[in-house]
Amino acid sequence: MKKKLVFATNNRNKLIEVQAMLPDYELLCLEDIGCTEEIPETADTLEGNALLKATYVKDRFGFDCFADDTGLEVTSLNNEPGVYSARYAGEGKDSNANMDKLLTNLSSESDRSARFRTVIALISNGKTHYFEGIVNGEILHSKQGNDGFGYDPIFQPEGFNVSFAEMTLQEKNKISHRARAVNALINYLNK
Ligand code: ITT
Repeated sequence: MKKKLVFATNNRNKLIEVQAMLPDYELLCLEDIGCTEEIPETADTLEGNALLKATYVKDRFGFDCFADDTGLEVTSLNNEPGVYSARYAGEGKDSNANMDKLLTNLSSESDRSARFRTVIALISNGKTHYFEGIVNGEILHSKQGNDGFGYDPIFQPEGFNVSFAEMTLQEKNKISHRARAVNALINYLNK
């Protein structure tokens, strides 16, 4: 029988993507284990939030579990919005408002370097492990492209002349922060 492992997400696409890379495990999402409540993400670091989500599942449902959290870290803004990326312009989690606020705050800065960082916390056999994925790049002066989500239209990854929102999902997934963190997790689990 395959070992069961929970991925603390309700995003089925994320689940399918990661499941395909982990044939020896049966991955379950939050809905699969009957976890319908919103898990609080109140920590002030990506590591802290990922651990909060994984611990919540382990404590209440008893499953080994992993969870992720992602932030956009802008060098000249002291790595903001970082862990507050989703709510940068307010509780509405409005991507356009978040991008507008970032562009305004960067308008007088010459250093536009930034990075997306994903942290995964895994609780397995009573131990916690962290995995990280980073993609470096810069913040464009205006929004470009219609694909992707979040800050994709204003983020241009290093070595490319297009924003994340101008790439196909397959192109983005080859180099993205999330893909890199997931690959690190998979290497560990497949060891
Ligand atoms: P879940 O916790 O339910 O998965 P979330 O919106 O909090 O959803 P993340 O922790 O993955 O999602 O990311 C936090 C925010 O960072 C997200 O709302 C986006 O604004 C931004 N973000 C994350 N990954 C991104 C990506 O690949 N491209 C652009 N923006 C991204």
